[in-house]
Amino acid sequence: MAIKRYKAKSIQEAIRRIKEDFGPDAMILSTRRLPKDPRNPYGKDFFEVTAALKNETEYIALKETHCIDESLDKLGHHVEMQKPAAEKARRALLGEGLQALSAELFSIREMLFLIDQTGGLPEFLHRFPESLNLYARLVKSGISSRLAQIFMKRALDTLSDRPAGAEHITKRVLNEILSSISVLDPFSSHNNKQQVAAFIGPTGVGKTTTIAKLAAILSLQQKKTIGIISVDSYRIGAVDQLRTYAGIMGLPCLSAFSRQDLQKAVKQLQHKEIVLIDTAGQSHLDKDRMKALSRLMKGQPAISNHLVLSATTERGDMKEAAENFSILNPRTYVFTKLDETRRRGTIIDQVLEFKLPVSFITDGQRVPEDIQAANKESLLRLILRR
Ligand SMILES: Nc1nc2c(ncn2[C@@H]2O[C@H](COP(=O)(O)OP(=O)(O)OP(=O)(O)O)[C@@H](O)[C@H]2O)c(=O)[nH]1
Ligand SMILES: [Mg+2]
Repeated sequence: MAIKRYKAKSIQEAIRRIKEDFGPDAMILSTRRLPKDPRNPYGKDFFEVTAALKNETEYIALKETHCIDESLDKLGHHVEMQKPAAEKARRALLGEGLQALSAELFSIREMLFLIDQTGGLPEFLHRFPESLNLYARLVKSGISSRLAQIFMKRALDTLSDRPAGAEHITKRVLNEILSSISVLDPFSSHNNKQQVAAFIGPTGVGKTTTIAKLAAILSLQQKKTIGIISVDSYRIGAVDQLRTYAGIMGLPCLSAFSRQDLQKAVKQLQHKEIVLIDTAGQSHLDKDRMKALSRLMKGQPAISNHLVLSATTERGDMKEAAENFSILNPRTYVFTKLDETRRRGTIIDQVLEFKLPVSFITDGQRVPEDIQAANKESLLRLILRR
């Protein structure tokens, strides 16, 4: 096997020797700081760099990636069991996909190699080089590098410095992430209390569509009695959009333009098990409209608010929007449009920001198919799958 370890006073020196031996085809597999000799107090740290020829790297990278995928498979085992045909097709495609996969892994390694050159790799990668692929996968999924490092460090800090193996590390890190997410289905309550849920959030994130999906599933599949209220007086045609959905499902749909209207509408639907309230999309930067919505909804203790956010929103904007909507004390997050981005990990940053549970996720425009009650394992699989 053309894999070699180089010991040198600096990473740069080791890399220079590697290039001399292997030429331009050399690839760095790992770097590690070796502690100085305790018998020599004036000694300096050494670095160990492991390198290989490209085809060897391909083999190892594929093995590690496979290990992450297998751990993800095990996480959502019960979900996979429901889709044997999809699973078979995926495995069949795996053969075809291997080449694309290895090319992608090369780029990840090269990216990390570059970061290493500029002194940017986190310390735990020196101790556990086998965690490099997993760390790259987390960052690539959209989880911020700050948070990815926290998860990795929490999982690795309890390990001794011996090689732990990529599979063991992957399991620990995935468990770390899982324990930081919570989920809650606001409509699963078994008591007879009526549930009144309002969906709030920025413009165009999918509030009305999500309500249509929920109304269909709750009424047609779960046989609950449903009423719908629209308090969207802002956009022309907004009430009609919801009325059309409600009409197709044969559900009552009322509109309300003031606090009194809303109270009256809720009262009118008091015999329904679940009432879904659609609100107008708000730019969180428009403080006046935020205050107006807050005035409309405040003092309605029976209503729980659910903050709808699109997974396509840039992390900083998502955080700012959630901060501004926090005046309405949302009880859960609903994340939409997971089908429109590969960087779905932003969700994890947002979940940890306010420590709110996730109630639903949506991944398409189809009503009612493209919605799922949030489940920790499938959410994580969805985020980390490429
Ligand atoms: N790809 C994708 N599109 C979605 C999803 N959910 C909603 N949409 C689409 O997003 C667009 C806006 O959806 P709406 O439900 O009208 O959004 P809204 O939040 O009610 O918008 P406003 O009331 O104007 O604030 C529509 O074209 C929907 O079909 C989703 O999960 N994935
Ligand atoms: Mg709407």
